[in-house]
Amino acid sequence: MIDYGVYLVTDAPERYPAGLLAGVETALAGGVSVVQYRATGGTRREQFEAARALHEMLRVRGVPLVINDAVDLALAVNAEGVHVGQSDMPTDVVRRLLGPGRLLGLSITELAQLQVVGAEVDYLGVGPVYATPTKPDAAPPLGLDGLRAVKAQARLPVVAIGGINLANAAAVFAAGAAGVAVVSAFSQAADPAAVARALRAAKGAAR
Ligand code: TZP
Ligand code: MG
Repeated sequence: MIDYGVYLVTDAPERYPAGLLAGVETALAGGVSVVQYRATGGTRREQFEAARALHEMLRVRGVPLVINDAVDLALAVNAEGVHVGQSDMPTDVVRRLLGPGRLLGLSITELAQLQVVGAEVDYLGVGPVYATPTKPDAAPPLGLDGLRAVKAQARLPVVAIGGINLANAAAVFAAGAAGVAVVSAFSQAADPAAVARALRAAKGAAR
């Protein structure tokens, strides 16, 4: 069973005061349970090197690495999974490329998209729940009501994303999320380990 509880999505490397690897490492100490490498810039070689370094760091800790969008990169670094959105390759094609053993996540930005989720998908990334500057092209926010509506009909674990921080995580878990996916609340944190611990506590309190 995968623990989706505290799902760290990487920000641009320059957004981490001590660098991406060090920032993620500190967060891991507080109890991050999944890491997604989401590259928004850099060369393919830089992305490969970053993903490989992340995977080495995570493997010894038993934390799965999921790669955003890029199936080839996931295979190249032997990552545990891939996460795709509605504008990426169809999930049945991704699954065929990926093989049976790895995690496959799919972004859901509105309720209607639930109707066509294939059996090859392992979990749903649902959002944005709240407005966020981190993804300028994100769909309109679902709000907690939208998240609850998706959760009510979803047959897969729901990982909520978008504008989630220490102030609202408890409400997101209370709405039924199995996990919270967080970018800037980690990258901009003075103490990423404390953020991870607090998110973990918020999940515990909602059960
Ligand atoms: N997908 C929907 S919102 C988002 C992504 C990748 C960004 C979330 O970033 P933040 O900083 O946690 O709001
Ligand atoms: Mg995508």
